[in-house]
Amino acid sequence: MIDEGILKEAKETIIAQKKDRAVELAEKVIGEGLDPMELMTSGFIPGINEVGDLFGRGLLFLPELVQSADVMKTVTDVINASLPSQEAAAKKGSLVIATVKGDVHDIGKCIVVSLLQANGYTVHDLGRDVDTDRIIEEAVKVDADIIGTSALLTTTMTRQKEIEEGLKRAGLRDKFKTIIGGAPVTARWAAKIGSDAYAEDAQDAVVKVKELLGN
Ligand code: B1M
Repeated sequence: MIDEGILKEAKETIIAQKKDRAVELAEKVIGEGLDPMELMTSGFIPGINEVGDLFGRGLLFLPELVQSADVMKTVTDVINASLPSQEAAAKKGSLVIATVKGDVHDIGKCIVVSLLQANGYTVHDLGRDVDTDRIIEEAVKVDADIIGTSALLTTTMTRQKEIEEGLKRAGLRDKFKTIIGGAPVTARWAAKIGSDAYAEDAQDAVVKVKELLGN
């Protein structure tokens, strides 16, 4: 268990944009053999959520949001790099994952990708702002088992529906399982558009992928 004071300070580093201290905390937790995902889930993520909340209420502005996101992105990279890689065991299944077209939010998607890789899945990460057709084409090209998409904006969630429709149109719907996520996305939305699974967070994504692939 990580000390409550460390978790509180981690949250604060995101809100107050203290990049050096945020990296120090991440490295300290990793160096002490503690769980960096706990630091992420109970420290840094609450911090960026509070920033989002303040931004949404007009109490904080875009330049600050951008700086907090930069700190968040940096510590995400530090933590992701510390997660065990199980490339050798990567026979459990493969995914193509992207943040949908029109959406540049990729911090959560990168956490999902790292955790899936750490659990032995092969992930083809197409990045962010990725066109629907390209997501489908890449899935066909690499013969993926699952197509996963992340959407953080209410205006870009519709791209996840577009993927379901594109797959159907191409006669490919039965070839792939689909999983969706992102802050405004819900299980209800997944059911509505016909996605095979919804994951609330990165840990849940691993659970749902396991279920989809039966392993
Ligand atoms: Co933006 N943004 N943003 N933003 N941003 C939100 C999403 C917003 C809710 C903030 C707010 O107003 N309260 C709001 C959306 C409102 C809406 O749609 N109703 C918003 C807005 C408005 C905008 C802009 C339009 C602002 C502007 O320019 N005026 C703009 C849009 C740009 C675009 O995409 N076209 C914009 C820009 C940005 C930054 C670039 C500054 C930055 C992103 C940087 C980056 O990602 N590289 C940013 C950030 C950081 C946020 C908030 C504050 C935090 C997002 C985040 O990283 N969360 C966000 C507020 C919020 O969500 N609370 C906000 C932490 C991350 C770990 O969580 O991404 O949810 P999350 O991922 C989780 C789960 O959702 C899940 O697992 C992850 C790990 O636990 N998950 C999956 C995610 N993907 C998954 C996929 C899966 C499974 C699970 O399977 C495939």
